[in-house]
Amino acid sequence: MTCKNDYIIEIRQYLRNQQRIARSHECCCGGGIVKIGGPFKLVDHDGKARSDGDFRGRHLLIYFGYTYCPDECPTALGDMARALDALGADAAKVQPLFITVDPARDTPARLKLYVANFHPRLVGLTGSEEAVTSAAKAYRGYFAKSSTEAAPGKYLMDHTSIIYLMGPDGRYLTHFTRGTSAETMAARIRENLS
Ligand SMILES: [Cu+2]
Repeated sequence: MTCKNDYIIEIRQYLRNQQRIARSHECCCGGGIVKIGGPFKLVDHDGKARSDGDFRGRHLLIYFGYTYCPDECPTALGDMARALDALGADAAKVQPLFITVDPARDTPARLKLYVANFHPRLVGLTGSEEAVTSAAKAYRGYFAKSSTEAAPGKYLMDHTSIIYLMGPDGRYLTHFTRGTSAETMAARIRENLS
């Protein structure tokens, strides 16, 4: 009897939590409720000022990283590109963005060359240290310059490796972590396109 009641209470709590998440478009990672996403004011790989508002009406696939990254970023961006290819015509509804966390080295020109390696529609974004920090904070992203510098200007960045899917209204829908295959990513993106 007690067991059954406990179970029902648990289910009710679970459903309430799910409804709350659905209403707020927030993420429930780690048990707490955290708002993901927010405004940003950056510069694209052509040197043009771009804000989050410029991308309304399209789904966004966003990844924070840096062009000198030895493995994490190329892997994630490659997966993103393959997922877009797997979406076929539906990929047109999704704008992929790569936001640098290393604006000191990632100039628009450098980003332009870099993003072209992955996908023709991938847009690279950079900006001032403050603008980039503020964008990463909005997405609950963490990044920091690694303490060891091999030579002046030669350093690695530690950073969160998460691919965010945002809705056409700028709200968080879901995210993908390392190990999500391009096929799974494409399937989950497609579920969210409507
Ligand atoms: Cu990286």
